[in-house]
Amino acid sequence: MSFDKKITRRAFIKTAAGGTLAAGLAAGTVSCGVNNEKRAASPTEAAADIKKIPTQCQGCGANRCGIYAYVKNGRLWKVEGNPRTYNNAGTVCPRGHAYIKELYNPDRIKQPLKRTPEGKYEPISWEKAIEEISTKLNLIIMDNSPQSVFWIQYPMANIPLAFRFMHALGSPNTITHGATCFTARNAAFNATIGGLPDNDLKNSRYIICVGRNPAAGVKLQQIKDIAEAKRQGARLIVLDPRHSETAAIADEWLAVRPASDLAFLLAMLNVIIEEGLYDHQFIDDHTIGFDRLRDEIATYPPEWAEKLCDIPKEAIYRVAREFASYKPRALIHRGYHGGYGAGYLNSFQTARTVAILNAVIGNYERVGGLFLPLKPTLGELEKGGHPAPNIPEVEKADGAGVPGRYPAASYSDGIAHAVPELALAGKLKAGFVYHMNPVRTNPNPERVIAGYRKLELLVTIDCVMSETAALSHYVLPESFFLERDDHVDTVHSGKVAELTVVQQVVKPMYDTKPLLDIITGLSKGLGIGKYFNFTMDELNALRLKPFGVTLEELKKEGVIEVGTRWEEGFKACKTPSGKVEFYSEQLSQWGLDPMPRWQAPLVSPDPNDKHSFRLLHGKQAIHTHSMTANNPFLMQLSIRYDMIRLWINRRRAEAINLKDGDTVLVESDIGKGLVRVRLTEGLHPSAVWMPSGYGIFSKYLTTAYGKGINYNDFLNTLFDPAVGHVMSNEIIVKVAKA
Ligand SMILES: Nc1nc2c(c(=O)[nH]1)N[C@H]1C(S)=C(S)[C@@H](COP(=O)(O)OP(=O)(O)OC[C@H]3O[C@@H](n4cnc5c(=O)[nH]c(N)nc54)[C@H](O)[C@@H]3O)O[C@H]1N2
Ligand SMILES: Nc1nc2c(c(=O)[nH]1)N[C@H]1C(S)=C(S)[C@@H](COP(=O)(O)OP(=O)(O)OC[C@H]3O[C@@H](n4cnc5c(=O)[nH]c(N)nc54)[C@H](O)[C@@H]3O)O[C@H]1N2
Ligand SMILES: [Mo]
Repeated sequence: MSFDKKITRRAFIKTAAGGTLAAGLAAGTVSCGVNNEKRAASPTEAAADIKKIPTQCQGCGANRCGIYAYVKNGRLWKVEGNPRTYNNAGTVCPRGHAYIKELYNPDRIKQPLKRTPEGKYEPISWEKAIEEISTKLNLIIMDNSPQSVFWIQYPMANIPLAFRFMHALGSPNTITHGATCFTARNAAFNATIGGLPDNDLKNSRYIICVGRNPAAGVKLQQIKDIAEAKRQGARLIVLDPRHSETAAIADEWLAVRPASDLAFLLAMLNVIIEEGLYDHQFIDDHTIGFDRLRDEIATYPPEWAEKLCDIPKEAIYRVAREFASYKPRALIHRGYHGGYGAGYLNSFQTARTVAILNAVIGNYERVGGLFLPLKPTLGELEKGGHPAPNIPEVEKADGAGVPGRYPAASYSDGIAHAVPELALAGKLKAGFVYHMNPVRTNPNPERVIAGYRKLELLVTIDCVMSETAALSHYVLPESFFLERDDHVDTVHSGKVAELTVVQQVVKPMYDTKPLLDIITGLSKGLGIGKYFNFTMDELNALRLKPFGVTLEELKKEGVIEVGTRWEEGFKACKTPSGKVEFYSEQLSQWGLDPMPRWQAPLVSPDPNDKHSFRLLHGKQAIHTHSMTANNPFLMQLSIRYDMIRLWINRRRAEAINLKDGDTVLVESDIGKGLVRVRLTEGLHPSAVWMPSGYGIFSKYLTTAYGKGINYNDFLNTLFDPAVGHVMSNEIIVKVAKA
């Protein structure tokens, strides 16, 4: 299947944003709810005091784009992209425009809450809540150990506060959502080049996306760069079982069988090596293990792969040769979640092969290839005389980074969905959930609920009553991002390194606090107050010190570039050998395959059962994970464009008497649910695909409640043996007319 479409900018934006109305939102700026352009300004508005304050968008935790927030007559009016930021350069996505309205969402939590024995929530003062939580936590630590306590959160810029807090208590158990998202990819790039590279999409001539869909798994800079590369004549190849929003703008869509990209990629490597199309100099100078790789890869020709991945051998030969012919200005996107982030038993091997394919054409640290992003090193609290707690010398309860358990797992991300299991086993007794909603975003909700319920103390810090908050003993409301001064952040880095900051735009509307105030309060009651003897301004000033930038300057500009820019040229990398490792001694020592090797998926649909499918999922451009479905503007788009549907291959659907729009019963071995179908030619026949932003079941989220279902309802509690990730696409479901 190949498309040779000329793509206009207009058409591009339309697809990228996921719909016509969404395109309007992405292309320009919209004011909140009212069309100000078409209405004559009232005398009060004309005289209005308008403030334009730079800050950072938090409509998804991932990109944290630079924005200007406009405040008019004391109310938030609209946002615009900060044109100077590397990540978004003047643009804001639909979520960014709409999410600001959460400030005024009546579902917000307005004061701290405590759960009653009947399961209701009653207001409690901050002082009382902090006192009760500290007292309870002290007892739990005395009765058990500090290691029975955990902290789990979205990996935001303020995560060092959580580390400090847990380490001061004596617990190593700080965890992020990584195992549900990207840890297979990270582990593979770490093993191969000692870090996670970025993509120089803009200057590339040949771009392959393997299950990476930046047009809906939005990263604005990447979409802009792909559009620019295409204007310059670059070719874009998309491997995806689904005709994704990025496939829609590609030169070629390869509808790979889910879970079998590894076969395609191994065969590409086979062709490049057998035909001598690799970069001989780069391999000689900067890599180890090439001869062993050559022997290993000889067994994977395209003739072998085509039967597994459903892509004809001719296409594999052609893509491999084209990819190598553009070296070093060709790349396979480093990926994110969908293709091999945490999806399959073979995700780690798939990501390893992606990392190695980029290396054999010598594209690391080259224009148009992959490069290790610049990351500014922030100043440290210790330099300002603030003591640091020691890192506890005990293993993490989840086994992350522990040989014999999950050796390739990231120590700092941990394994999110191990928390409920450890709670059920009595190993974790108390925990804090910050800016994360594991009860909705982790697999197997029944099990997650049972685990979190078993905890003797659960405290959730959120702005709304998420599914997780609605299970907690205490719910502490954080001020909304537009209401608080927060951390200096280094997320905007790539070929340039930038500092950004979250700052207060409007005064807090309710009795809420920023995270540092909450932790500082708790630390006093827990006898670790000496580790939190600073304010956010003091912390930020120290972090900025090495750059000669003041907090005032940063708050004025919103973004400041620091250090020198990226330059071409591979030096050394942070693997044990200092070279790119085709063969990894470290992996071998851990008992894992030292070289990529074909590995079948964990489960496969039954080819003789007309109702059996693999369940896939993915992002829509207008929603973030579980956190935007309750936004009335975004949910309205979902409804208007009929986006809450399960995609199914038309031929397969007709074989079981389904028509477009029919309601089906979807059933796996752990869950079932009803959803309407969307019949399409744009999906591999072996799979069904579900948008991942729905299925909210917290009754406190009044807009989202009860709309749609979610893939986690069907996903068993699984742990990849090497990395411990969720294997989120190893789900077989039966689909039948309801
Ligand atoms: N709008 C929006 N944007 C976001 C986010 C968000 O929540 N909403 N979150 C951010 C975050 S945290 C993430 S992780 C990224 C996710 O960014 P991506 O990983 O790009 O997005 P996904 O939608 O998870 O998956 C992309 C594609 O993978 C395909 N896929 C599934 N299985 C396979 C397979 O076996 N092989 C191949 N080749 N493809 C497969 C799916 O069909 C889907 O089209 O998005 C980021 N940006
Ligand atoms: N249902 C579902 N599950 C998923 C995914 C999905 O798309 N849908 N995607 C997978 C992927 S790729 C990822 S990365 C993970 C993400 O998993 P999570 O990190 O759990 O994702 P979110 O749904 O974004 O949860 C963020 C929570 O933070 C809250 N929040 C928002 N702003 C603030 C704030 O300023 N302060 C505080 N304290 N809280 C705030 C939101 O209300 C929400 O409850 O989920 C994985 N699992
Ligand atoms: Mo993610």
